[in-house]
Amino acid sequence: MAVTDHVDLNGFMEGVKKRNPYQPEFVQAVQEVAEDIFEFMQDKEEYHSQQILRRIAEPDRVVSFRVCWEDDAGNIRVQRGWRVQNNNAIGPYKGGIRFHPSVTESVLKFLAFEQTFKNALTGLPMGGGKGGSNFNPKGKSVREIMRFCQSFMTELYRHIGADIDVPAGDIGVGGREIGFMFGQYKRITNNFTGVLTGKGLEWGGSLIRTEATGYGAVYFLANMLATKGEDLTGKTAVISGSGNVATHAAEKIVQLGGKVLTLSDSGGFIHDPDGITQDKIDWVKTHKTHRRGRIEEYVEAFPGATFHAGKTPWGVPCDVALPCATQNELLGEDAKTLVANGCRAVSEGANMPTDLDGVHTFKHHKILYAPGKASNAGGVAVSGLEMSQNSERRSWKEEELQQMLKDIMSGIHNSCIKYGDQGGGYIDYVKGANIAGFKKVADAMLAFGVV
Ligand code: NDP
Ligand code: 2IT
Repeated sequence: MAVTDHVDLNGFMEGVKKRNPYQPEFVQAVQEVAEDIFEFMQDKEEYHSQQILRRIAEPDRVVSFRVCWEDDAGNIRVQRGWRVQNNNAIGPYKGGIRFHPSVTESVLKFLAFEQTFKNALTGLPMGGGKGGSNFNPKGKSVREIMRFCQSFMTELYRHIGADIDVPAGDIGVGGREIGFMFGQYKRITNNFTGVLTGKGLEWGGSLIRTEATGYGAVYFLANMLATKGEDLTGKTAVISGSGNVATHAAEKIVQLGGKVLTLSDSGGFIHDPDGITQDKIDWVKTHKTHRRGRIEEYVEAFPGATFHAGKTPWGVPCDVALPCATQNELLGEDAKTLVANGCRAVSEGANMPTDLDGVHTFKHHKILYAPGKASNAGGVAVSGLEMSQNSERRSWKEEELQQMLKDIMSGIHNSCIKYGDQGGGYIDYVKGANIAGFKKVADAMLAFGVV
């Protein structure tokens, strides 16, 4: 037998833990994938002997750098920036940039690892990467954010390129920040190229990129419900977060006839038993996204609602749930509560929002449960379409893009069924997504030999 630490799942995970001390999020993401891949690899010696999973779980490179900037009071601030280039077997590295004080190397490594499988699932030629900084945009002036973005790009520019690595947005990074970073990239390199996605429509952006992650997560949810002959009409939905993904998921739920009961932020959640209608969603978008307000102020604008400080919304009874804020925001106990209250489907808009206990709980109860790498892939999929439009130097129509997004989400759903159908009407979407994503990347890596 070849020299390998792929002896069994436990041995493999011991190695991952040893090589990545103090990186719990990364270890958690690898564990969730490895649980399924070890079973899949049982009779596939080549994947073992070529150490494919071991290689995917070791980023191609992690670039770490200092980001200095000057605040409005003239103080020099020093932040840390990273770009994790996990795997480019099937295309240029691709994945968002996150600005949040909780960002660490572990968080970005888990995100880049997940992104590798997610991007493979879209069917588009994109590898996996992620970047970011522990910079906290909250309470900063626009000029401070601009100076930070410029300083961040002054280092990042040398590591990226339209055919090398194409960053986009994530938590704390929206259209405004992409604009500041694109402007700096263009200034330094004198090169107008599709090096970032999520760009403004006037300068190379794609229609529906902003909406794509939230809409896609709801399309995936609708696909799952359809396997049971159901749709979203009249269904109650509990959603966490109140940023880009959460507000667009809420919007699509409402469009498809559902009733949204909750939204949240890091301060707590609001519960609106009358339903969060389109005009209320528009209020949240303006209030949270553009003015950087707090979700608790919703109850002043809409007095029928209540605010629950420091709490997550999973105790509110619902038919469907969409965690759309951040990692590990839905724990094992929350999963049990959701199931006990009759929740039938969970579609993750965020990346790894459910901890391993929660994942195991959903699987145990065989509810319709979509992991983020499948259900939130709509955003990066439209980023991939933005790259294609940039290469073609033209813009596609909104209807074309809407249809492509729907088709891509259905395609991912079909891939999950292909590898996750357990018989008896139960589809293990986690397993399906992990195996389908892994197989595509693994087969490309086999073709390249040991590089
Ligand atoms: P935004 O910055 O637009 O919104 C983030 C939301 O999550 C805010 O409501 C924020 O609350 C809340 N949040 C962030 N961190 C925490 C935390 N530690 N605890 C509680 N709440 C928190 O980000 P997005 O909507 O873009 O991203 C949300 C999730 O979706 C992330 O997991 C991201 O990786 C994932 N995702 C995003 C994609 C995209 O296209 N944007 C694509 C695929 C996945 P507060 O305002 O209080 O910070
Ligand atoms: O997690 C994600 O998929 C994103 N933040 C979007 C990445 C992208 O390149 O559009």
